[in-house]
Amino acid sequence: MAELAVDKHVKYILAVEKNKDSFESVVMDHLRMNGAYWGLTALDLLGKLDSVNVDEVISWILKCQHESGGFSGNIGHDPHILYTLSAVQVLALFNKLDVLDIDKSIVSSCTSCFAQVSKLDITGLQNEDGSFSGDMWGEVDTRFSYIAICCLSILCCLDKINVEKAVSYILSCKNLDGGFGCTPGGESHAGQIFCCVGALALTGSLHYVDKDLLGWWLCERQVKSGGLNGRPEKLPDVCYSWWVLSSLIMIDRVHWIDKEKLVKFILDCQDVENGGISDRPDDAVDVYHTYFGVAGLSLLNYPGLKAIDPAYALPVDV
Ligand code: GRG
Repeated sequence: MAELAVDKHVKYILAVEKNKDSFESVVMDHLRMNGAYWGLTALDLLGKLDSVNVDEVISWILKCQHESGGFSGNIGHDPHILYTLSAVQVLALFNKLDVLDIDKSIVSSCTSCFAQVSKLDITGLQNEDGSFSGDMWGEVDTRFSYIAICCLSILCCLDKINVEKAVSYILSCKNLDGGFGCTPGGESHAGQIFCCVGALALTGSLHYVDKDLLGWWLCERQVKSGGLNGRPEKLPDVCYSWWVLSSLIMIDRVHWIDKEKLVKFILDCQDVENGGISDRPDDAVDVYHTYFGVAGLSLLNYPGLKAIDPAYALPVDV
């Protein structure tokens, strides 16, 4: 079996960031905050976070913060809860969450260490039924429930939202097959399952999940090649090594898949010459799949990688 090409992947991630005119950088311009989270967390798992200039990253992140408190995907773009979580996660990676307190004029009533939480505008995005909108335009999705809960949990401010209603909304998105969708009645999808199970784990509500039923649906995602797909009859994709595996770990059913075959599938998706990991063997690599490939290997206890937390999607030591 091939080995993880650690040095090549580190080089690849750093090069994507440096080469701002590359196709990948240009098409990712509006979601650079997500890219920063994927690339930097991958570097940390690989033990190479010290290859980046922390001050540069933090100063750029702060330039992406808006008056509402939320963060945008890059300077000059609109704020969204998706990028707000990535910003908070990157600040957490560098142990710099305290910068959220600097030079802010509105002091919230939060008495914990991170007083600016209300400025992140997350609490204001909770709707009457407990769901969350992603931004001022109102789209609702269980991704946003997870993001709100994860962000507030990192900032020790879960008490700023109605957790009971948030949990009850997530449970209203549970399907007969044991999985979860974007909104009530939405098709079960591994990405949404991660969000719902993660949010339930972070709020101490996993007892609402039928673990055997959901575990069955999730382990059925493994196909012949060893890779995992996101729903029935779909192609395998390295990113589901994160969405499916983290969910299986949270519900304690990870022993229901063939871990060795999955490790081999992820390693087969590497570009061993130029670094990076793709969705499937021989496809073009990108930072998203590189991160979720490395994160999946970390969940599989691949030697030499830092351990990652399946609910927070951050290295355990963070
Ligand atoms: C901090 C890890 C972390 C996540 C933040 C944004 C988010 C919360 C979660 C996204 C969950 C999600 C919906 C993941 C799925 C992404 C994906 C590969 C979608 C592709 O969907 P299709 O329909 O692909 O194009 P399939 O594989 O179904 O054919």
